[in-house]
Amino acid sequence: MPRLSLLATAVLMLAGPALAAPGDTAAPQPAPTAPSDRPARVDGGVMRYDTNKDGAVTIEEWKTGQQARFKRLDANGDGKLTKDELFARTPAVGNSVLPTDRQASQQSGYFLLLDTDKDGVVTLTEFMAGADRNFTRCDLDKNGRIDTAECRQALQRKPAER
Ligand SMILES: [Ca+2]
Ligand SMILES: [Ca+2]
Ligand SMILES: [Ca+2]
Repeated sequence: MPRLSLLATAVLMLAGPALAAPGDTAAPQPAPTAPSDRPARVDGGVMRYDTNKDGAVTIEEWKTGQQARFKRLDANGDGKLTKDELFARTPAVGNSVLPTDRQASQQSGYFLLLDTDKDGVVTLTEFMAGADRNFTRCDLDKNGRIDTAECRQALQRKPAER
């Protein structure tokens, strides 16, 4: 089994460059103005939404960031996210790891959570509602600001496990 998937990976690696569509070379990469003094490892990446770098992410910063994220994820720009779009990783050639069953079911669960009207796509409204819920969940002290520590603490409490 492992040998087979290794082989498949090798084939993918070989096929990768040839599969790249012409005109695909200059994929627009909206490079966020990343200051270099940012800590390299931030759990959960919450702080990347702290655009004014005051050490906390406000709901406005969060929403702006999530909207930008939606646009990035919406690969075909139709204003809706399919499951594929939501979970698409940058197709790193030869490094594309298929999600495990567990990951896949987590992803499905997450998608269903966002797709509140169950029409199989996540609209910006649905996405932002989900983002709102996430912010609220993180904002333990309800001051409209979240940071890494607060989020980490919030995530440790699993509301479902009771
Ligand atoms: Ca801030
Ligand atoms: Ca889409
Ligand atoms: Ca929907």
